[in-house]
Amino acid sequence: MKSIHSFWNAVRLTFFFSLFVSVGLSRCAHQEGEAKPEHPKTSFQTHNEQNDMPTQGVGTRASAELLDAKGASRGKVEFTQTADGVRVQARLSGLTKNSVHGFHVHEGFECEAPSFASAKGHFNPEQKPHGDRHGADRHPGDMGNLRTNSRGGVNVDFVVKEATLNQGINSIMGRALIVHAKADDLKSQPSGDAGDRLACGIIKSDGA
Ligand SMILES: [Cu+2]
Ligand SMILES: [Zn+2]
Repeated sequence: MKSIHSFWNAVRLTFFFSLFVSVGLSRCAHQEGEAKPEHPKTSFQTHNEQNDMPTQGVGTRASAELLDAKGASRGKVEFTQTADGVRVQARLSGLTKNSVHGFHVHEGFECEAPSFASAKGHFNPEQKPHGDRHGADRHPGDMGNLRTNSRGGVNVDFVVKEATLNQGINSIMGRALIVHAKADDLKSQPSGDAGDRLACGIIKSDGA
């Protein structure tokens, strides 16, 4: 009887030992499995870099260099996404002294000199009438007029609502920015009767 008893004890021991080992092994396997999810994250970031996507959200930046019909630079306009809209900082030079020029984002993605007709009409994603920068009914890229100083320069800083540098129907990213030869009367349709297109620049992302 004693030997049979110890036999079954040995069987029990072997059973529990193998159970212990297999649990231990599966734990190791599980820990290896937990380390793996880093892979998809890494490849996702790489994917974003390859697509050259700008960082979305507040703080996103873009800029446009305005070139005239002869290809000469008339200055630079910087755009920064804020919680209230897009901050626009325009520093231009070489314009007529004490003059007024319509200033808009157009819907096209190209600036082909000398006419800049490739910039197409005003950016108007919601089929609204043309208007003032402060008006209720307006295009997201209606920025009113730029007024030059006694040296023919412009240095302004304002926020334009509705426009965005982020994705969405009101995104101005990649579109053509136009300075006109004449003043925008802020009411004529469809574009304020601002005359010829003096200079054009594509709004390009400065994001990493
Ligand atoms: Cu325009
Ligand atoms: Zn307009």
